[in-house]
Amino acid sequence: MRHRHTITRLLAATALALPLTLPATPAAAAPAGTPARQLTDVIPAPAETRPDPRDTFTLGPLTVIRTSPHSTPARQVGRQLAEILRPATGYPLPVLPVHATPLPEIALLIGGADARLGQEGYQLDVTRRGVTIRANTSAGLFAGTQTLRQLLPAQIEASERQRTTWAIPGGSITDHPRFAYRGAMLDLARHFHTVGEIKAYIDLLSQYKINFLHLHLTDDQGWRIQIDSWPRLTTVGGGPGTGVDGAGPGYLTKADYKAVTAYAAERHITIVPEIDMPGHTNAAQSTYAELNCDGVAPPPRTDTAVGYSSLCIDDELTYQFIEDVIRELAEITPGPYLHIGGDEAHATTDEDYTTFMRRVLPLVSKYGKRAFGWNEVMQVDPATDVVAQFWGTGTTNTDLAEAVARGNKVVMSPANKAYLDMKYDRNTPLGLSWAGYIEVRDAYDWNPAQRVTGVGEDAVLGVEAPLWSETLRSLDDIEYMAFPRLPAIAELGWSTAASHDWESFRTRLGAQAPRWRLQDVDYYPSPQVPWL
Ligand code: TNX
Repeated sequence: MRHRHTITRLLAATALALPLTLPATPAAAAPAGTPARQLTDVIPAPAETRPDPRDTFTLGPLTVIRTSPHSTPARQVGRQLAEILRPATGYPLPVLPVHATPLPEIALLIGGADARLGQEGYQLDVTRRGVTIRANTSAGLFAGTQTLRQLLPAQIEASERQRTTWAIPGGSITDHPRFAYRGAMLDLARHFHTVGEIKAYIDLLSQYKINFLHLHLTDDQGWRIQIDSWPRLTTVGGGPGTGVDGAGPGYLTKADYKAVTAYAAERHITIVPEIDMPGHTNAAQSTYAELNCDGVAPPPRTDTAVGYSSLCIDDELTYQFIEDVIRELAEITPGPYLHIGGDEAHATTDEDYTTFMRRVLPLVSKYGKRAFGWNEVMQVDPATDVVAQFWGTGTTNTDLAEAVARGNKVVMSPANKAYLDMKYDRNTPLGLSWAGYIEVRDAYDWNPAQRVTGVGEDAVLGVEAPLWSETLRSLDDIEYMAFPRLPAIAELGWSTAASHDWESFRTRLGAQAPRWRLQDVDYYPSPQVPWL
C-alpha cells in the first residue's frame, strides 16, 4: 500500500510536469509507402522472436518509461531511451523508478530475468498495454532498448517532431549474443579523428550491439595519445604535418581519452587501446632519437608504406619507454584489454621479435590488463590469456591453430571479409584493395567459427571490423566505409549461426536506410541491397 501512495504522488508530479501542448489526438497514420514494422525487422537478428499480430503497442503522449525501483543503472538506461524517443515523438516520456503504473508504459527491469539471457541478453514483450524489457544487467537492458528503437517506425530517428503512429509490433523476443566480443576498430594514427567524431561513431556502433571499440592510437605516421613521461610524442609525433600526406594531425589528451571511454561506457562499449610495436613506430622514433639503435632520429613519414620501422630490441631504454607507455595508458583505461599490435614487424628479426614480445607481454599483466595482439604475436607462444586478433586472408595459420590448441582465444578480423577500409568495388572512391574488394554480401557470408582451420566456436571470443584510415579523413568517409558493412559484422558477432541468411539480412538491411538518412549517415547504396 505504501508503494501505491508513492506511485500516485509520482504520477501527480509527472502530470504537472507535462507540457501543455500535448497533441489532443494521436497523430495521423504512417504515410503510405512506409511498411509496418515486423518483430523480426531487427539487426542483428534476435535469437528468438514470437510475433503476436493481434497485439500492437502504440506509444502515446501518456506513455511513461518505468524503471526498476531503486536501480540507478536501470534509470540510466531509461533516461537514455527517453532522450532517443522524445525529439521525434514530442512526448514527455517521464522516467519513473516505481512499481507498475496504470498508465501505458515501457517497463525497463533489471533482475529476475531468465538465466539463459546471461550478461548481455534481454527479454522484450510487447502487448497492447505496453512494452516490458527484462535483463540481468544494464548492458542487457540497453541492448533491449536498441531493439525497441528499431521496432519503432524509422521516423523515430528524426530530430524534430513527426506526425505518425508510433506502433510497435506485438509479441516477444528472447535475445542474447553468440559471441562475447563484438568489436569495431578506428585508426587514429593515419588520420586523426576528433573526440566528436569518435563519439558519433560510438553512437552508431551501439545501435548494432557492438560492445568493444579498439582504437589504433599509434603508427608510423602519428602518435595520438598523451603520455606525460614522453611529452613530445604528441606535440611532435602527433603535431602539425603528421598523418598520411601530412593531413591528419592531432591527438587525444588524457582528458579526451577519459571522455571517450566514459561516453562509450554509457553505451556499454569498452575501449581497447592499441600501441603498435615493435614495428609501426616511426612517429615515436622520429620524435625521440634515443629510441633508435644508432641514436639518430629518422625523418617523419607521411606515406603509407608499412614494415620499415623497428624499436631497438637490445636497448634497455626501449623497455623503459614501453613500460612508461603501458603504465600510463593502463591507468586511464577502465576496460580489461590493452592491445600491443605486433603486426608487420618486417624490420625486426624473428629472434628479436620473440625477445621483445616475451619482455613486453608481462608488462601488460603487471599493470593489470590482458594483452591483445595481432595474430603474429602467437609466434612467440604467449601465455594463454593473450588474445590473438586474426587479420589474415587465408583459412590456415599454424601458429594460430597451435595457440588455440594451447588455450588462447581469437578475435576474427579476416582482412578480406571484415576490413571496412577495403573498397566495395573498383569504383569506390575511398579505401584500399590489397585484400580484395568487399561487397556487402562478402562481408556477411562467412562463419567466424569456421574460417580458420583449428579455430572453432569455443576458441572464438568474437569478431571485429577494423577501419584503417589511410584514405579516410572525415566522419562522412568513416560512415561511407562502415555502412552498410558494419551491421553485417555486428550480426555475425551477435546472431546465432542457424539464423544466418543473406536474403533475410539484405531485406532487413534495406529497411535501415530511412533511419540512416534521418541520422545523416553517409552510407554506400550497394546494388546488392533492396533499399527502402
Ligand atoms: C595492414 S592489418 C595493416 C595496417 C594497414 C592496413 C590497411 C594490420 C594488422 N596491419 O597497418 O593500415 O593493412 O588495410
